[in-house]
Amino acid sequence: MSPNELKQKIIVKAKEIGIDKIGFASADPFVELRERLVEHQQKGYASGFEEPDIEKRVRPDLSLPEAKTIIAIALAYPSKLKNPPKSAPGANRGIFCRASWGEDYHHVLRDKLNQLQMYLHELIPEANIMSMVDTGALSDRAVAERAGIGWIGKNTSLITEEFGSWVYLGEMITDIYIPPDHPVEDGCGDCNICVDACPTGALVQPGQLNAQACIAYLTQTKGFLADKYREKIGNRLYGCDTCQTVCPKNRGLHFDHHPEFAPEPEKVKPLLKPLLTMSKREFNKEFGQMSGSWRGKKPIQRNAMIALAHFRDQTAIPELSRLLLEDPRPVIRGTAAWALGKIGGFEAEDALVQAKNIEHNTEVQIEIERALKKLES
Ligand code: B12
Ligand code: SF4
Ligand code: SF4
Repeated sequence: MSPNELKQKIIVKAKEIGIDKIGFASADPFVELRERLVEHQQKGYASGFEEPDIEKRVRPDLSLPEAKTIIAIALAYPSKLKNPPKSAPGANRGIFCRASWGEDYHHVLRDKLNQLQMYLHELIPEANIMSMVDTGALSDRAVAERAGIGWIGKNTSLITEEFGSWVYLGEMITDIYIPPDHPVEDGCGDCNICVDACPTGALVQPGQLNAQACIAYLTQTKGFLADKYREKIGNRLYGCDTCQTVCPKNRGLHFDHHPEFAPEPEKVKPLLKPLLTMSKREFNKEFGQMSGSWRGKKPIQRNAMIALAHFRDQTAIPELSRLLLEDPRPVIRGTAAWALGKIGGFEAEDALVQAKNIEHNTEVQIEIERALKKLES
C-alpha cells in the first residue's frame, strides 16, 4: 500500500468512528515552540500543569523512538446550553466552562484514538504507535497547527474553520511515514477582541498567555486566591470561556453531534449553596464524570463562595458562617471570611467577630481582620 493510499484509508476510518477533523504532520522537532516554551518558563508564565521537560515537549522521538508522523485529531464540542437554568435571588448559580460539559473528554478522545490505533495496526502490524490527549508530553495545539487542523489564535486557542475553537485535540505518534498536510493561514488578521476582553490581562501579547493570571488556571488552584483576582472570577466554578465566546470565528457555531458531550444543565450551571454543604462522596457522584472535577471538591467550593459574594447573596450567610467557624480547611475558612465581608450585614459581622476570637491560623486571621475593616468602612 502506498503512503497516500494509507492516508486515505485512515481518513475514511476516522470519519467512520466520529472524528471530526484529522490532519497529518511530520514528527520533526518543534524548533519554534522550543523558543516559546523557554521564554514561557523564564517569564514565569507556565501553569505547572504542562510537562516540565521542554525537550520532551518539542521532540516527538523522545515519546516514540523513530517517530516519523503525528496524526492529529479534533472533536467538536457544544457551545450552547438549551434552556439554561437562570440564577434567581437566593438561588444563584455557578458555571463550568464548556470544555467540562458532558463526559470527561480525555476518555472520549482516547477511545477514538484507540479505535484508530487498532485500525492502523490491522493495516500495518509492525507499526509502533503512541497516543496522547492533553496529558502527554507534546503541545496538542502545536501538533494540530502543524497538521493543518487550524491556526493558533491570539487567544492561544487552536481555531478551526468549521468548528471554531470549540474543539478538543489529541494525537497519535507513529514510526510509519504518512505524507504530511500543511498548516493553514492565520485567520485573526487585525482583530484583537479576545486580548481586549480578557478580564485579567492574561493575554500579555497576541498568542502569549501568562497562565498564572488566567482565570481558567486560577479556578483550578487549591490555595488562597490572590485578592486582585477574586472580583474577576465572577460566578465561574471551573475554567473560563471569555476569550472564546467573544471570538468572531466562533459566532453561531454550536455542534452537539457527540452525545457524550451533551451538558446536563443542572450540573454545568449548578446551584451554588448546595456546593457548600456537599460531602466528598456527593461531590464525586454529582460531578465526578466531568473533566472539571479533576482537582476535587476544594477549589470548586472555594470558587462557589467567591461566586456567592459576587451575587451578594444574603441567604448564604448562615452557611458561610458555619464554614468560617467550623471548617477544618484554612482556605475555606479564609475565603468564607472574605465572602462575608463582601456580602455584609449584622449577621455576617457577628460571625466574623466570633471567628476572630477563636481563629488560630494567621492567614485566616488576616482575612477576618480585612473583612471586618471592610464592614466598618
Ligand atoms: C497547561 C494547559 C492549560 C493552562 C495554560 C494554557 C495555555 N494557553 O498555555 C490553563 C490551565 C490556563 C489552560 C486553560 C485552558 N485550556 Co488548556 N491545556 C493545557 C495543556 C495541558 C498544555 C498547554 C501548554 O503547553 N501551554 C504552554 C504554551 C506555551 O504552549 P501552547 O499553548 O501549546 O503553545 C502554543 C500557543 O500558546 C502559541 N504560543 C506560545 N507562546 C507564544 C508566544 C507568541 C509570541 C506567540 C505568537 C504564540 C505563542 O504557540 C504554541 C503552538 O505553536 C494543553 C494540552 C497539551 N498537552 O498541549 C491543554 C489545552 C491547550 N487546553 C485546552 C482547553 C480547551 C483549555 C481552555 C479553553 C479550558 C477553559 N475553557 O477554561 C482554557 C483556555 C485558556 C487559554 N486562553 O489558553 C485545549 C485547547 C483546545 C484548542 N482548541 O485550542 C488543550 C489542547 C487540551 C486538549 N487536548 O484539548 N490550559
Ligand atoms: S481563559 Fe479567560 S482569563 Fe484566560 S486568557 Fe481567556 S479570557 Fe483571559
Ligand atoms: S477574537 Fe479575534 S484575535 Fe482573538 S482569536 Fe478570535 S479572531 Fe483571533
